[in-house]
Amino acid sequence: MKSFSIKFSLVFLMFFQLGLSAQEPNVEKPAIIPQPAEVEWKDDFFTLQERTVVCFNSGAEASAAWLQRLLQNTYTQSYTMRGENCNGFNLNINPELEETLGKEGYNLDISSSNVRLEAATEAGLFYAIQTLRQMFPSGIENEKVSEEIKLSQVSITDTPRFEWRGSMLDVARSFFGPNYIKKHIDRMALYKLNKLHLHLTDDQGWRIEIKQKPKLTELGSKGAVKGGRSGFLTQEEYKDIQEYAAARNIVIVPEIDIPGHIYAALMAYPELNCDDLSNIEPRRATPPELFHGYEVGWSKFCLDKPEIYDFVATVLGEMASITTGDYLHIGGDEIEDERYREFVIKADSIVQNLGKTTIGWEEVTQAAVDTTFISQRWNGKTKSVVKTPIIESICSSFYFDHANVPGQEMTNNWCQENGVSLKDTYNFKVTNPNTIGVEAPVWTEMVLSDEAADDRFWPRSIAMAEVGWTKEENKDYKSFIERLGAQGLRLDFMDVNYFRSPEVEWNSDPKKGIFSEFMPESKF
Ligand code: TNX
Repeated sequence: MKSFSIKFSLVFLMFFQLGLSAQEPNVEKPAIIPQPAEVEWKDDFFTLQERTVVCFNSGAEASAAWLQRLLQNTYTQSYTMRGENCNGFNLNINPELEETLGKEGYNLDISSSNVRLEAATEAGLFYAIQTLRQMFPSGIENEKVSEEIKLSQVSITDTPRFEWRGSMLDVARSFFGPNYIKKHIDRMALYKLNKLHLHLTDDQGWRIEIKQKPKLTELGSKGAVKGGRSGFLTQEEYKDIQEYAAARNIVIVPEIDIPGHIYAALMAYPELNCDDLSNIEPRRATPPELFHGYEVGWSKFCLDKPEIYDFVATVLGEMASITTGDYLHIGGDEIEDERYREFVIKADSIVQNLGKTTIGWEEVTQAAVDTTFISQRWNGKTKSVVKTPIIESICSSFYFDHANVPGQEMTNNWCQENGVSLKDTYNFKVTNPNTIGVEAPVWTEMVLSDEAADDRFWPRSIAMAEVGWTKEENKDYKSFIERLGAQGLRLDFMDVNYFRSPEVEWNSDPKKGIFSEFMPESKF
């Protein structure tokens, strides 16, 4: 009996090893980011055939189109058809799964002959496809892959930890137009980020068309920080970006920063100032001059004038009418005024009457705002008088205008002298039970080109994506760094000018990207 079992296990072992050595060189276990909730790898593979069927059930049409797009960059010819179970790719929406998978979760099962993706919603299927995408060779990101594709068999069940996984781009200090914003949306989608906050207005520039207040863009959009770009989004462009984002499960969150950070509006509509200009203190600029500096906290509406509320209602009204998402962000940062609290309460009620949820920087919680108000925490210093839902953007982990490594040129360091490292971002621990998620801003006083913006966002936004998606017990910095390194080539193919964090062993070849030359950064 004993010798039988030894022989048996020897034969089994040989067989097993043969199997492995025949397959191993082809495929490594894919590096998925963010780390899914449950993953069970199997030893065998699914081989992509020259012809493939993608079948989908009712409601999964858009997902089928996404999957087909992914397969287009392989050698396979794929056909989509309605159906539940075909050999090949199956996309299934099943609303009953919402109970276990929520709105954004999914199951992904790969067997020898089938790749099954299921979710309660299109958002969940979209994320199943993003996970699958990371299992394909990086080349599919911008070229046709002709070598045989084998996917590891696996069973994944995945749900996000937080509903809010955001990225913020300041288009006010230095303008970034539709092309860059859409590129950013594409990259966010790959890492399952779902909110894009656009900081649309500030002292240096007003970046969104408001039809009833045309001078905001005729005059107010002309400025920028020294060396930065000016410009604005028309409402058509804004809506187009919003639709592009929605197709990728991303909600645009527009911010109109009031009652401070408002000089661009004050120069366009001088009647929003006090008659003696006491609301501009110190006087960094005087209407009709533009402001090109970096200082903050010196401009505000004349809060004694009732007319400013007509202005606020008009602007927020138009923003609400072109915004499909649930949120309007009213800023509210870095200003002191006796009437600040009164202003915040009034602005909140204007937003609520427009049917939207109000968001503001943490200072707003000095006022007794409604408990539906969402507070965005950035320095943690505010003495709040209310408990509200919180978005965590604490600067020591999430301010990506800060240096990637100590001393990096053209970066801030006021929050943390050494900047914000990949590890600072990754190791952020959510402790407040009111937290609905995380968001990382890139302020652009010193970010003057697309390449520089890429360098600040990436790869730290990938670390933040894992903080937002992956449950604490499944997070591991060492594993993250390894998986991140393995994604270098994919980022190259996607033309991301990411910062090559020295702690990561990058599998990288910048020549794979479309622009292989790095633009030198301009200095101010
Ligand atoms: C603080 S944090 C700001 C921005 C600046 C940024 C620069 C916050 C709500 N406001 O106005 O651009 O610091 O790091």
